[in-house]
Amino acid sequence: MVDYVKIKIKAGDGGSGHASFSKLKGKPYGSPDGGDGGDGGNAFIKATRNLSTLIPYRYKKDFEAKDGQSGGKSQRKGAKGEDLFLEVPPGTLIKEESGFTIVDLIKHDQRELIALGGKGGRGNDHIKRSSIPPNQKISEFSKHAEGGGNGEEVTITLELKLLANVGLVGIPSSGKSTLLSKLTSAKPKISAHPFTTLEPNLGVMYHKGKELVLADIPGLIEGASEGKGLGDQFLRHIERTKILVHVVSAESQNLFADIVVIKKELSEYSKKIPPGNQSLSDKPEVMVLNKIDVLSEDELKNKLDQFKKYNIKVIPISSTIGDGLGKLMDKIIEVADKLG
Ligand SMILES: Nc1nc2c(ncn2[C@@H]2O[C@H](COP(=O)(O)OP(=O)(O)OP(=O)(O)O)[C@@H](O)[C@H]2O)c(=O)[nH]1
Ligand SMILES: [Mg+2]
Repeated sequence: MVDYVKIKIKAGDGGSGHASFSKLKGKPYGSPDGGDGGDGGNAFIKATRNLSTLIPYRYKKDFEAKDGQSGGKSQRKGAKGEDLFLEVPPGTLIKEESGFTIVDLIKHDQRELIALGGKGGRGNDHIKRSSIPPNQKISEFSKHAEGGGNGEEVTITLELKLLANVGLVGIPSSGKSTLLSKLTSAKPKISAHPFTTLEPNLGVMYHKGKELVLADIPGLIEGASEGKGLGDQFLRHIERTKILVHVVSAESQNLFADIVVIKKELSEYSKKIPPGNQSLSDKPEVMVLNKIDVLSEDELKNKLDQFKKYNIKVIPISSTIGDGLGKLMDKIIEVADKLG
């Protein structure tokens, strides 16, 4: 998934004004009648729900709005250059090269002017006689028309943050993608190897008349917030989720160490989030013990007792067999409802 691209956008230049004179019998010059140049096209970025990735910007990175056309004889005004509309998925942040956020395009059809087209140059018809320097002849001065202004040129980055309601987090191979595939119709890659998920997967969960978007991100390891493993780039995808589902594997030799790793990475990453945004650690979390099918009844009881001891509420599930998934969905909806 392309979730970060740098592109260059140039608005159209203004068309040149025209210098011409109406013909008057017996006179070298009639009155000036050159038309104005058209304004250059503006460049906008617009969110559309028809897109869900930034893939259209993977190869093409330079974009230009159309230039305005030159003015013509007999006061003919040049046509305005066509505006450019670049489309991005909702949830795209547009940033300046400095990192400053220009706008956050959240809603379908929301648009932002990114680069202003150059003004069309005035034709000699519009260059006022009063502005003629006293030592210049009218005929000489009027021969001139203005050139068009340059269109603005900007380099920006587009950064896509998924707009998911629920984020699945956990160490590699805990079964996040398997769980996503069971709760939604998403078909993420699943395998016993860690780091199977390389890019976030999205799916929609329908339950009790509700609809929630779930995001499964690559597994996190110690140091992920600093860029280890698949790095912190994916943590930003869950910045906007309302709820986290923390998936731990019953196969793990050290379950609680796994939990601590994830909690620590969420909290470390949160220090990088600008003030005013909710920290990942403060999001309501639903803890899930996955792969209970590999446990005997006694082992399961023993694990659940440990959760109790640490005062952690947990929902035991098996993504493979389907145990506990109904309860988990109920819980997710309950938490979502509470948040309103
Ligand atoms: N026995 C059992 N195996 C499971 C269960 N859920 C997932 N697995 C297996 O665990 C392995 C890892 O599953 P994934 O869903 O790819 O795990 P992940 O957390 O998405 O892994 P990464 O993308 O690498 O972070 C696969 O071999 C799955 O078949 C479960 O409930 N029971
Ligand atoms: Mg996965």
